[in-house]
Amino acid sequence: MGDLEVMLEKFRFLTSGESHGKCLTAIIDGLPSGLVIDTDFINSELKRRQQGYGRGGRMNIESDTVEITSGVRFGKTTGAPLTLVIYNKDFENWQKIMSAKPEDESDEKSFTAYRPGHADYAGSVKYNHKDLRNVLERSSARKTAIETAVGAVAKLLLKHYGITCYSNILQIGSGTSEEEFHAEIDKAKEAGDTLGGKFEVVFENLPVGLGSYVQWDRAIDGKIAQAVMSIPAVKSVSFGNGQHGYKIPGSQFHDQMYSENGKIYRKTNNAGGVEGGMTNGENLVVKAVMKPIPTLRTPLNTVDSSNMTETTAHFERSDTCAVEACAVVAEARIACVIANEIMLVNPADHL
Ligand code: EPS
Repeated sequence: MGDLEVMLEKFRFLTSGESHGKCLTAIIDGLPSGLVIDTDFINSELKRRQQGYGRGGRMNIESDTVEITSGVRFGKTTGAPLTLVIYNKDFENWQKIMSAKPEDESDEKSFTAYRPGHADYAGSVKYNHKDLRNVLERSSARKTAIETAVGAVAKLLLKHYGITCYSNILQIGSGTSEEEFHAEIDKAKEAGDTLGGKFEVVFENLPVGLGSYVQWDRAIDGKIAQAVMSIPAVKSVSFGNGQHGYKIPGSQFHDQMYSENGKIYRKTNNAGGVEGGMTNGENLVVKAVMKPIPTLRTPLNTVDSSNMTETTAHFERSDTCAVEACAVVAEARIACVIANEIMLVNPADHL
């Protein structure tokens, strides 16, 4: 085993940016040189994230497109850190409020009533903020736009190795078909309420043996679970039929193995493509549940941090349902984990 396999991160990235700040930025490190960067593909992924039934007013303002400011020359990576930028169109309306200059300080758009379900309470205690705007701006799911762009770059690397992915919405409220999803979302919107849902992400054509069983922090299912669980509003992540594993006997749960022409095959994929913390050559199937968006037009009971009196939560605008967007973000996050695993076992400096 080489040193690189012990290393946990080869393809790595950091992002920055606030929901109503000037821009969102990401720096990706560890990409090989010679990878063709298809900007149209990145932008089409950004568009997918913006779509979906039930999105709110912000998506009518933004038309997210990426600018590449380093690491790519003439359409190919150079091996240097790749920087991606998405400009927030809404910044135009927030320039003074989001200003870095001390002389621009004002109370405009500040708020002190915690929004239950959001990062407001714990974030304000942790970072000692009186104005909860300071918590909202970075905790907002707006940052998933730049994560989607990073994921699109990861997908381009995976495509080079023949790995592809897709996602499906499985349930929204009590709806299980597209028509029912729309009806459920319409109903929630009318009631000033919000809805969550369940989705799955599938990756195909993965090599056997990504991840490892030798240390807990090298298990690929653990890494993927972290990547998906940390998407804002995701509250549950499972693999294959894992969420039903408590009620299915072992004789029916485990994916028995058969052989044809010297090749192993299985008739089921309850493990979701992971055994012993490693990919097993079956499709990777990750399922997740997004909770309902916590910003409601019919606001929730809460406490105002300025005087500790009971009140109702702050509302500006919100999506009614963002499960379709969440599935696109989950694809991106998982693509980054798999790109990293590929780079660990196949540490190419150039393609
Ligand atoms: C989002 C942009 C945000 C929200 C949403 C996600 O824009 P704004 O706050 O200006 O309406 O629509 O974020 C949340 C509701 C949240 O709680 O994080 C986006 O680009 O996806």
